[in-house]
Order: sequence, then structure tokens, then C-alpha cells
Amino acid sequence: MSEKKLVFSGVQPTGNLHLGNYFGALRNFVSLQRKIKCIYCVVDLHAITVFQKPNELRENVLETVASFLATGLNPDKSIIFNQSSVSGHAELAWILNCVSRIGWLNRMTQFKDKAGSDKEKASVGLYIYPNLMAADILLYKATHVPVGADQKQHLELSRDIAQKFNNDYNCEDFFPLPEPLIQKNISRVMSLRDGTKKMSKSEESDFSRINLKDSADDINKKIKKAKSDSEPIPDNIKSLEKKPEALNLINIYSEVSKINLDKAINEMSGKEYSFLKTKLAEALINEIVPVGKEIKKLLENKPHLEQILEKGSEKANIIAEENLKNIREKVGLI
Ligand code: AQP
Repeated sequence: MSEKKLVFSGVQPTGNLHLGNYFGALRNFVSLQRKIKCIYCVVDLHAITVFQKPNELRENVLETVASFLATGLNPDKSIIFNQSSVSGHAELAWILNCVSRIGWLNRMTQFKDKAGSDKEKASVGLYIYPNLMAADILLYKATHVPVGADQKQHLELSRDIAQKFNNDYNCEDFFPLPEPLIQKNISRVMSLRDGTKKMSKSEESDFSRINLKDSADDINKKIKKAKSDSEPIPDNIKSLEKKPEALNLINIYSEVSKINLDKAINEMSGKEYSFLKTKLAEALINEIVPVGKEIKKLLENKPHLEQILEKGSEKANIIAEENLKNIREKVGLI
């Protein structure tokens, strides 16, 4: 990647960071940090689109920073900060609210999923969340955004907003059109209880996900209880696709063992799911338990985590202010 490229991504501090966040986002963040300038944000303004208890939110912001560090992000290489500490995010979001179209937002499937059947009662913030996400990215003129497959639609909207801004204000190429970087092997980790739903922090049952802070015992129990199938493991992907829970377990196994899906299916075909589950739990314990221990250790020194945020916010603010100055000028704001 050339020097002009810039990565931006965010994680909501809504607690319980899980295997989906780890495979879909965090592991990718770390490998990108080695090649390119990266900005990683704890998106607290996104979190409050659904009510958060203030004390829990504060704790979760620090826990998210601890999770960033524990998975290998380095604050000397990447800018790590929290969204609300750089007011440019909210200011640009307002400008983009005026660029984005209601018809575009009405197509966002995540709003439909999260608002549920009673949309009238969802917060306005939840509805315009994708415009804030576009502002997060465009404020830094980021070119690449590592996300899980669930965020693809929001990222396409960010591109549409960037394009419309460039057209409306007659400034071709002012905002780059950000490209998603989605993990090829496992772009969407599914719930351990329902293979058709993504693994999620807000899912009520803790047995639906592997949290980064889970103990070896938790992981063993959750994998043992994970929904699978009564027939032996098939030898081809087509048959597996008809069994979403089984496919999810094999997908996770291939990702955590760093082997491709074909090789994982070869290794497991004809075996009972109990065999896969034992191997999977073992591999997950090796990968996740050390991360969880590191998160807990880092959380013992909260002033250190706050200092990382403060320094990161200073750096982010310099880039944001410089870009905002040009954005205000383009729009005609004095
Ligand atoms: N199940 C998943 N598989 C792959 N990637 C995932 N991500 C989230 N879930 C999965 C990716 O993790 C990054 C951070 O996500 P987020 O926490 O900011 O928001 P989210 O996508 O809304 O995650 P959750 O777990 O579903 O949170 P709640 O339940 O609070 O809404 C993103 O890049 C996301 O794609």
C-alpha cells in the first residue's frame, strides 16, 4: 500500500468484545498497522444510539482500549482515541446529515434489525448512525476501512455520501471513496446458538458468543453446548452450507487454526461433532485466553489507558481540524 493510504476503523464500547469482533476486525487492525498509517477509534457516540448506563459506558471505553492493546495494537504506531473527544466527528456528521438522503437511510438493514418491530421508539441517533459512520471515516479522508461483512452496507453508504458531497460542492476527489477491507476467510462469525444470526455483543444469551475475557472453562462449556448436528461432519462445503451452525463451527476452527476451509473440512469429514468441538475448544483456549488475561491486566492500570486516549485524541484532532477547515470552506461556512 502506498503512503497516501490511510486506514480508519471503529469499535463500539458496548461491552463483551467477542470472537466476531476479533476475527472480523481486531486481528485485521493489527496486521494493517504493520503496513500503513492507521487510526482506530472507540466509537462512544455510536454506542449511545442505544441507551448506555454512564458508568458502564466509561468502563467499556477503557475495556475496548485494553482489548485493542491486548490484541496487539501499538499506540506508538496507530492513533488510538475515543470519538467524543474529537468534536469534529459530530460537526461533520451534521454536515453529512444534510448531504445524505432519507431514501438511502431507509434501505439500511442494520437499523431495521436493531430497531425491531417498534421503529417509532428507536432513537433518531440509531437511524442516522450510518451518517456519523461516514463522518468518522471522511473526517480523516481515510481510504481503507477494515470491517466485518455486517458493515458493508454502511460503508457503501459512506462512499455514496462522499461522492455526493464531491458532486454537490464541485470538488472532484475531495473526499476519497473509502474501500472496505473485509476478511476473506471469515467475514461474519455467527452465533453459537443460531447459525443464521451474527455473533453479537447485545444478544441476550452469553452462550451465543465467545467473549475475549472468557476463561478456559467458559470456552469449553460454550463450545460443548454450541448447536451442531446429529449426523457426522460432511466432506463438502455444499452439504455444510445446509447446516449453518456446523458450517460456523468449522469456519471458526479453520480461522483459529490458520488453515483454509477445505483443509479443515478434510480433517473433520466423517467425524462426530464432539471431535471437532474438542479440537476447536483447545485451539480457541490457546488463542483467546492469553488475550483475555492481558485485557484484565491492562485494566488494572486505568490511568495508563486514559493517557493513551488523551495522546491519541490530540493527534486525531490535529488531522481532523485541518480537514474540517477545508470542509467548512467548501460548504460556505464562515
Ligand atoms: N459476528 C461478527 N463477525 C465478524 N465481524 C464482526 N463485527 C462485529 N460482529 C461481527 C465487526 O467488529 C467491528 C466492531 O463492531 P462494533 O462492536 O462496533 O459493532 P457491531 O457490528 O454492531 O457489533 P455487535 O457485536 O453486533 O454489537 P452490538 O450487539 O452492540 O450491536 C466491526 O468492524 C464489525 O463489522
